[in-house]
Amino acid sequence: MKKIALLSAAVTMISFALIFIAYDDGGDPLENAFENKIVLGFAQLGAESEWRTASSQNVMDAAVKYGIELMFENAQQKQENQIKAIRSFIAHRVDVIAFSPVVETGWDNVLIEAKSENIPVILVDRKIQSEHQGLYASFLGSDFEEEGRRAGAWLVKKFAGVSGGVSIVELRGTDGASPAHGRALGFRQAVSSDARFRIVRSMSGDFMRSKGRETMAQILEEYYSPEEGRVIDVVFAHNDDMAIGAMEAMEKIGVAPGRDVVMISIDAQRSALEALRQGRMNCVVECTPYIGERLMELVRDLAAGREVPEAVYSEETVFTEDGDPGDLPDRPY
Ligand code: GZL
Repeated sequence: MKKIALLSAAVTMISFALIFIAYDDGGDPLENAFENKIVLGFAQLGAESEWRTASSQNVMDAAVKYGIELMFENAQQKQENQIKAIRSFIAHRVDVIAFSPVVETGWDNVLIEAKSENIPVILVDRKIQSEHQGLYASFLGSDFEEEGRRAGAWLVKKFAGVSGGVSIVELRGTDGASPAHGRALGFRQAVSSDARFRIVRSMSGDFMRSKGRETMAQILEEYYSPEEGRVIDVVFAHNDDMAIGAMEAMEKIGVAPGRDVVMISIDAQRSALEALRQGRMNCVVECTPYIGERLMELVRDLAAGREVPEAVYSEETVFTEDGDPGDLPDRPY
């Protein structure tokens, strides 16, 4: 009898140990071991840039670290696919829904549906515009207008004391997307008080390297003519991938980005920081994709019924030609 009692005690101890091991994902084992896994539905907008793929990977890695079950859908840049994914998360009765809205408008109906099912929603990376209040619990991401202001402020400093007009080409992100809207607004706020600065062309490259190259080639063909006195002094690109594409288009016709044309971009992914080291880029405003862990903390709070902040903004910086190349971070994306 004694042996059986000892054996059953040992089995109980081992089974508890196995529960801890199964749930030991770096989070609070006690909290994980005794709760059902939280299920997060994430509708990613696409894979348009290296920034975006880094953002997706960061969300996936964070879900594993926090022991959160992740249903992940990639909408390939289509709003209707994101809406379909959110509806499937509602049908699956996930605990929390998160998504990066590809554009700012058109979300009311599906978010009202999520609200009526009491499923909290987190906006990740990008914002929405709506007449309705209370369609989402929190926004987690960057201050795009501030990013635009930082780009413009650096440009004003760069041309301090320089007389004559400054012709600027703007490569916009996806039209209707909050980062494109905010960066354009912030940049104009920073430069509009100085009459020297003129945006002579503004076209969308959809945050994509290929479209940045095509759009810049088109602008160079239509506008750029040193013989006739039409030059481009500055390119302000809403993201690095479009800036890199624009550099390729300029170099194809013998124009040196970073020297003949001042290059300003936003994201600070590896390709842009490398261009800064090479003197092909002059100013890179950081926009971090690394918000996965903060997202999982918000998800945990919402799943537990705790209050969350209405907005959580990332801490970001600016890298410029004036800095020490040795100080530039080594980016895995
Ligand atoms: C910004 C993000 C933008 C990046 C681009 O938070 O939404 O989308 O700046 C990406 O690289 O395509």
